[in-house]
Amino acid sequence: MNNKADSVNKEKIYGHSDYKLPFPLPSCPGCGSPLACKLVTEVLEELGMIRKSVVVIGVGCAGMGFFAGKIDMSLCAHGSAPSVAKGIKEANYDDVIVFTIQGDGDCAAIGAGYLVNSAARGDKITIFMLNNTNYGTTGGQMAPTTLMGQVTTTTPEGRSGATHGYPLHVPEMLATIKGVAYSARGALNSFANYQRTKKYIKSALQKQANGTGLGFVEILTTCPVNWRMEPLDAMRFVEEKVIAEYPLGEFKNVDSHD
Ligand SMILES: Cc1ncc(C[n+]2csc(CCOP(=O)(O)OP(=O)(O)O)c2C)c(N)n1
Ligand code: SF4
Repeated sequence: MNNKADSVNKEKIYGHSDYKLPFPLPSCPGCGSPLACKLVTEVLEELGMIRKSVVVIGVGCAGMGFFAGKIDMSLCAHGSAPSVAKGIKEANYDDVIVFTIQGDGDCAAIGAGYLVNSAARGDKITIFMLNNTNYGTTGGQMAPTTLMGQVTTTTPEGRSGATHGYPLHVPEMLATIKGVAYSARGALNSFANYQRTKKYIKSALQKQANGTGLGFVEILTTCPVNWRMEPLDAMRFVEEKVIAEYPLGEFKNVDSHD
């Protein structure tokens, strides 16, 4: 492919956002989290929602992509993002789009109670959980989402079911809760998956705009530094190992709770 055609293609795939600031992010090279934040930003722009959106950023690497964004934001105590988002939503009635960006540890371990009760209440917010199968920020400890046999700093011999328990499938679990209107899992390891995930993000945000209930999207991301891999190998690891444990797709998509 010639250079001109190549750059036209890249433009189509990745686009340019008016809401991303051109300064370097604090993330490690090859980290998947900023890509997820960029994709959410892209969707908000396409839906015309970005100027009335507030992002609630959990504790960890996951939300760092938004630090370079021109979007209203709130930080919060570890795990509490769904409750803080609910508070912002209530205070602004229906005029605001509120969503969280959380790591898998923040959302499904430390914040599991907040998450489940937000789902049970049917909070009209959107939750994006970035699953990189570990606690990235603090050096790569085991999270509930760590794969069987995966080596982390707290599972040096690999995760074993008998000792450490089994991987948690969050969107499947949330799909069983009545207050949840939408639940899906996407990945960013290929163009096709990127586009599919974009649709999931759109659908989850639309449930909030329609006032239906909680929208949840898990996004599989890479953490090359803690996985001790080159960025491209990390992408292959998602394709071959992570998706094998965490299948992609929609698990719930309803327009009412009846
Ligand atoms: C109550 C509390 N416990 C633990 C910590 C330390 N801590 C900060 S970030 C983090 C891990 C976050 O991991 P995850 O949510 O998976 O996000 P990632 O960094 O991988 O994106 C932990 C344990 C903290 N700040 N507060
Ligand atoms: S530690 Fe992992 S999740 Fe955190 S910025 Fe680095 S690559 Fe990304």
